[in-house]
Amino acid sequence: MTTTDSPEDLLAGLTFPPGFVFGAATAAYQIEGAADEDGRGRSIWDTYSHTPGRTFGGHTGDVACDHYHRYRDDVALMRELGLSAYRFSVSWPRVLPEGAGRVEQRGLDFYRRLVDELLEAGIDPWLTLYHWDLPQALQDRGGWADRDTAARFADYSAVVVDALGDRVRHWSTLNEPMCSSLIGHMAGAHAPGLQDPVAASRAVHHLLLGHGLAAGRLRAAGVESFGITLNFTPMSPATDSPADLDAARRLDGQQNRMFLDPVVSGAYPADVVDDLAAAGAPLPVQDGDLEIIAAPLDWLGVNYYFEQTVRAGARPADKPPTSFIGGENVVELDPEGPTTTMGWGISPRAFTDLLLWLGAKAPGLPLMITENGSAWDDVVDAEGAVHDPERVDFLLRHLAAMTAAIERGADVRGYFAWSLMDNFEWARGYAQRFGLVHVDYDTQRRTVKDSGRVYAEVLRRHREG
Ligand code: IFM
Repeated sequence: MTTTDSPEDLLAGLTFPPGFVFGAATAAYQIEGAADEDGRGRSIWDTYSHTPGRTFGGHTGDVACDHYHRYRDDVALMRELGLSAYRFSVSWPRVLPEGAGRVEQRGLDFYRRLVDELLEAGIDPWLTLYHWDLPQALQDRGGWADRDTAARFADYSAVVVDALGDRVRHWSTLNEPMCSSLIGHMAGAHAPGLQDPVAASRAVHHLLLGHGLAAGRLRAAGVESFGITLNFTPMSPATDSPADLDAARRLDGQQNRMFLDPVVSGAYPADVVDDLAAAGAPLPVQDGDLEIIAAPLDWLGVNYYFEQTVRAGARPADKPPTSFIGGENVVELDPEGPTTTMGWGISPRAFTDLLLWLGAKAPGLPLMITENGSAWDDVVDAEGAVHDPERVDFLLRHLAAMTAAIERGADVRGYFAWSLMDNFEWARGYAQRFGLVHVDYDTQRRTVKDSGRVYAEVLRRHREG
């Protein structure tokens, strides 16, 4: 593979193990809309996005892709693309409007209809219980900084598995707890919008505790395919100086190892424990917690987008607040080379390295790529087509990087593109388009992009051997 390979060359070079799962992913608040329908309660993202100045252009998920009403058409699109699996999340406040106690049957019924539609189309549902939309009622009682929220999450998971366990085989607890804890409580750039290191470190631990407690409830209900999704950003030092090496160690610790190690090995990394304690924000671990958090997994969900180079030094005043506890003394360098519209660099090589590193950290644990994708300025042209050559290139090169890791021994079992369709990109609103399918937010018209067609071709070739 060279940097000048054409899409056809890249496509021709791709082969995947038999039974490899191919899907696309979305999340409830990013696509559903119908924010006030069928008894749905408010989530922290309703509050955050409705707070002036928080999101790009004041965008909210009130309508989003209107998937709540259009799910049948969206499943038909997935079928057209040839997906064998679909990863989606359940909105906690749709099911338990107050976060705990009263169950809203209409919310559960929506997910039952969606799952039935998927099964009817021959598409395997992969359900995530928490993709960042905590019920506001629980935030009002302390949110993830409060230990009780972990127990409430376990109760919620029991409600959902009771309703859908007969038809959904693949279950995941959390999506990217790094984001819901550190970005939400340290940088304040996601809901609930706090800038409080103590709350951030408490949220880290309580999210992971909630994962472990929910594992017990799901296993008790008979779930046999169970995982968690973590987002990994490989961190490299700008130089070999001790200060830069230490900066990379600290950010790698909080971004990657702080979430991976307790889940797969039952212990927080000692250096991270020390860093957080030194920053006055210790992890609030109680006896027995780590055994709960290390509940056995059937697979690890891996989200990968970009790598990061860092150096030691005071963070420039024009940079947004750091997501890392003590991160005020670390500078994240701008990527070299082209970037996506998110400003993220592009590094398929780091994807291969990450998968090999994970294989070594958690031997024997199958990996599922639960998200990978890129945002670009897509437009529907006069012929009604969306030409997105950068996304096509990104997609094919990352698939090739993944197969390179598989050839070198990484046990990767599936790949979910982020995202099925353009959607609400959190604080960046609708300005960032990640979809394989373009969404016109004025008309809700869906248009399959060139990348969607290329992905469908990858899947067709894989299916037909
Ligand atoms: O849109 C998000 C998704 O919700 C979580 N992972 C990263 C994506 C792109 O930023």
